Order: sequence, then C-alpha cells, then structure tokens
Amino acid sequence: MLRRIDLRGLASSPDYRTLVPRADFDVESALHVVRPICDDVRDRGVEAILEYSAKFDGVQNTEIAVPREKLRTALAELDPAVRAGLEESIRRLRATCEAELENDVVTDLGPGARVTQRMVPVDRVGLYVPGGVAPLVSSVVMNVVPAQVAGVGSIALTSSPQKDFGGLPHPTVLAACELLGIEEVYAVGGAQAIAMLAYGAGPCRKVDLVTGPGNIYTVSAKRLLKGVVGIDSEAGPTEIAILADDTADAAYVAADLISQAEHDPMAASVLVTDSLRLADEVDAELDKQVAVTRHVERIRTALAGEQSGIVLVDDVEQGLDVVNAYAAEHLEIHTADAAGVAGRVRNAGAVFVGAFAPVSLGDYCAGSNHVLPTAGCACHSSGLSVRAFLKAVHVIEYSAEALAEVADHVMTLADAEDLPGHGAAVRVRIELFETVAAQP
Ligand code: HSO
Ligand code: ZN
Repeated sequence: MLRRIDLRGLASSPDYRTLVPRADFDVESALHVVRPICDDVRDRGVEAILEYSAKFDGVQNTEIAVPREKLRTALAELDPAVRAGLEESIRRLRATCEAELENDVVTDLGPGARVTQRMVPVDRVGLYVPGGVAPLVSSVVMNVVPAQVAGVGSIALTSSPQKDFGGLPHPTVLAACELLGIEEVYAVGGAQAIAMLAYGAGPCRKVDLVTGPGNIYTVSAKRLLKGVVGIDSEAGPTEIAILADDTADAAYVAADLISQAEHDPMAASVLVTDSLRLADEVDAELDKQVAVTRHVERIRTALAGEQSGIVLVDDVEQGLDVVNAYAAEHLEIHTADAAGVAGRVRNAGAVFVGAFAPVSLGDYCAGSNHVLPTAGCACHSSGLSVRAFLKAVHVIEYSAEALAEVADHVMTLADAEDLPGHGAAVRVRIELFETVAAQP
C-alpha cells in the first residue's frame, strides 16, 4: 500500500530533504486563492464573511458571533464521558503549561546595571479550531489552555459553521469552549476566519496573535497575514514519521500510520526502517487494518499519496539523518534504545518514545500540545506552548555611575557607525554627571 523509497547503500551524505516523501502542494500555491478572500474581508467585513460561509460551508448565517446561551446548552447536553475525557485532557495540559511558564530573568551586569527579561502575555489572541473533515474538539483545549496559563487577557475562538448544526460550529466544540470559560466564539472557518481575526470585523475586534492548526488555505492565510498579525507555527495537513528497527511491532506501527492518515487525504504517513521484515509486515498489517476502519477512502488516499511511503535505510544511524532532514510534525521512535535515539533527534514537532507513546495519546491526553509545525517547519519552529503566548521584553535599568562606566565604549561604537547623535546622547549625560559629581 505504501510506496518504497530505497536509500540503502547511498555513498556520502546526500541531501535527504530532497529524497524523503513530500506532498506536491505547497502553501505558496494557495496564496492566490486566499489573497482575494482576505482582501475582501478586510474591505467589506462581516458581509464578505457571511458570503464566504454560504459559498464554502453551505450555511445561510446572518451573524458571525455564537450566542452565549448556545455555549451553555452545548455543555449541558455534552455526553458525560466526553466531558470527563476533556477534563482529563485539560488537567494534564494545564499541569505541563504551568510547569513550563517561564519566570522573569534578572541579570546584574555590575553595580547599578541591570537587564531584566520580563515575560508579558499577548493582550488579545484569536484561536482557530478546524471543523472541516472532523470537529477537532481537542484543538480547543490545545489552543485555549496555554493561552490562559500564559495570562492572555482577551481570547476569541473561531470554528467553521456546520450545515448540520444550524450554521453553528460543532456542539462539542461549543461545549469545550464553555467548559474552559471562553465566551467570545465565532462561527467562521477557512481563510476568511484568519482574515477576520487579523483585521477585525463587526463584533470581532482585531487580535494581536492567531494560533491553531488548519488546512492548506488557513495556513496560507496565516502566512499571507503574518505581520498584520502574529502567528504561531504553520500547522497544516498532519504528518507522522516513524523510525523503527527490527524490534518494532508491525501492528502498532501500522495502526499509528493509519491514525494520522485518518485526518486528511493530504496527510503524510512515513515509515523509516532498516528492517525489510518490518516493512513487509507493516504493509500486510495496513491491508488488514485499513479494511476494517471507518474512513477507508480518506486513509487509502493519504497512504497512497506521494507524501507517504516506507523509506528503507541501512541502519538506525542513517534513519536518524533521514528523520532529522524530514523534520516531521510527529516522530515516533520504535527502536531497541528508543530513549537514546530520541535524544539525538533535532528536528521534529514532538517526539514519541517507544511502543507505548502513540501519537493518538499526544493528540488528546499526554499533557503535550498537538498544534505542531508541519511541512518541515519543525527545523525552525516549535509547537504551541505557553511560550507562544508570551513576549520577552528586556527592561534596562542603569544608574549614572553605571552608564559612565561603559560610556566610552558606546561613544566609540557610535563613531564607528558614523552615528554621532547616538554618542552625543550619552556624552550629554556623562558631562552633566561629571559636573555634578565634581561639585564639593
Ligand atoms: N493529530 C492532529 C491533532 C488531532 N488529532 C486532533 C485528533 N484530534 C495534529 O497534530
Ligand atoms: Zn490526530
């Protein structure tokens, strides 16, 4: 079912980034579709948004805000088992976020010379929760909890309107908002949702930062509007890479490849292994397991796509080079020394170690975040965390004596850059200070 890419016996170290499977779509190519939508929302606001909701979501909404009582009703009607699952997910993620909250850092650089790094929460954020293929209620938790722990004062959340639910987002998404105390919720999805948050429209005030996963169009809109608004990583169609040796269990590996293929026909499932036996067994397991799963079509398309495959390598060492080049959103390690190998991974959104840490655990209840960089962005970006909602602000405090101490260096460097005004701003203080200091 999965195509094979044989990298065994390659001499010298090739550029694995060009050899690993990747989707042929790219975010850049969706820009021409989303640009007119974003411009339209900027210029015509709510009117444009409602037209796009009718066109793309098939709903005839007359407003974008979800009324408060709809949130209350959704929570009151939520299945108690789902509520218990959400509460556990929230509890674990909150514990991680609280532990990861960074304190201010004070550095004394001499008497009277101090620099403090103050962590300041973003004032207002817009959280995007995908509602297209599946209502990702867990993404409500993954967005909201770190924002709340960071101390963000104003939180707006938006999710696609659903035809089957009277033009509102899925009721489980609304229930999760209520459970977390989120009152400002919009029934808007797609690129128009990102534009609404970035520019503001009707009741939705402009936000400072947009976070959350999405499809290629929402990711593309985030890239387009970056600068107008802050964004987290580009979290697009999901990916799983598994680095496995002969000790791996083929049934587990196949199940995990299927679990992420289930998200999207564009999802990527990649196995990197030095074991031909495992490769063959995983193929057989995939045939067996896919046949009995619910979303067969979607999964088959994702697994058969050119973004998915089995990469054969000589050994785990070469496998590590391959997965580091691939920079997967999710990377599972199923090798003899899984913890040791995981310690040497540099590029991945999140690393799942050993047989009992499947990506599905991380999707819901590990205590980690599932909003992660995709499409190789894990080589420069991090997943969503409490840090994403904080800004580090340097606060500089120097006394007259401390400034005098370093003044010569500042004036010399200013001269070296031919910026005499910079030097003068220090000189004027030093001269005044020396006059005062010289007085009996
Ligand atoms: N695996 C997805 C997140 C998700 N899975 C939500 C299930 N629900 C991207 O990390
Ligand atoms: Zn998932």
